[in-house]
Amino acid sequence: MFLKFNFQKWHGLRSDDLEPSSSLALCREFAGGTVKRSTSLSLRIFMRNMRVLMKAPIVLSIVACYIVSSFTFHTFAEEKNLASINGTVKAKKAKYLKDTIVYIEHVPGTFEPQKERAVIDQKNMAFIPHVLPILQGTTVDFLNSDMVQHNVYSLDAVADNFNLGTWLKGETRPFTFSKLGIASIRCNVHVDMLAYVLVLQNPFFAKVNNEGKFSIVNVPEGKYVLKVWNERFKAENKQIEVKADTTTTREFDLK
Ligand SMILES: [Cu+2]
Repeated sequence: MFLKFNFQKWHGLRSDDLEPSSSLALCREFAGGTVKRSTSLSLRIFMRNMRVLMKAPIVLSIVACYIVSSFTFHTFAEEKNLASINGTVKAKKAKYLKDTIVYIEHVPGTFEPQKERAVIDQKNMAFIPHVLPILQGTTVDFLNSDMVQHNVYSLDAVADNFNLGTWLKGETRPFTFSKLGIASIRCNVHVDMLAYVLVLQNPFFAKVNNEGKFSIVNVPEGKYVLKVWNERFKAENKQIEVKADTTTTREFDLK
């Protein structure tokens, strides 16, 4: 009985796992005898241990799933706490909506510009894009992709009245916009070439689509002034209060 008890404990067997015939076989095995019944029992024990070992990856998978799902839920919950500002900008003609920017004038805090630089290309005798909204502190690479020489300059203090010079195809010259405001960019070789750089205090801005719709996402809670910039027309500023988990909607009329 003692032997049976320890054997059961060692292999985690229940008492019904050890039938009388098995006990006999076990005794024979310990006595140095080899019989078919003991082989059968050893196989069963081996299989049981293997089953336990095979369960380990399943348990690990369940733990991993739990960690991943809880992390996903946490991230989702965090995103859910941030609000959006949606809306539409209207103009007499749809073509006037092109390059219209909607932005929050000021959001408390400081915002680091992306390390990735913005680019204004000079291609087919035009600045591309025509309007570039950027976060204060962003560096813009001015690239010449035409076969002719282009120049880049600005008469605005926002751009430190810069003149980056005149250069050939394939060359790029950078400028870091550190002052808030709107800089008009020109080329002194081709007087029709014009671009605008909107240097903004925060990253909460959006360009409207062809229908004038815009969406600014992940906005922190607060009271703000929502503004619109358009090359030709103006629209009244909107006072907005952004609350968590909500979408604030505003419409603008360009006149
Ligand atoms: Cu030019």
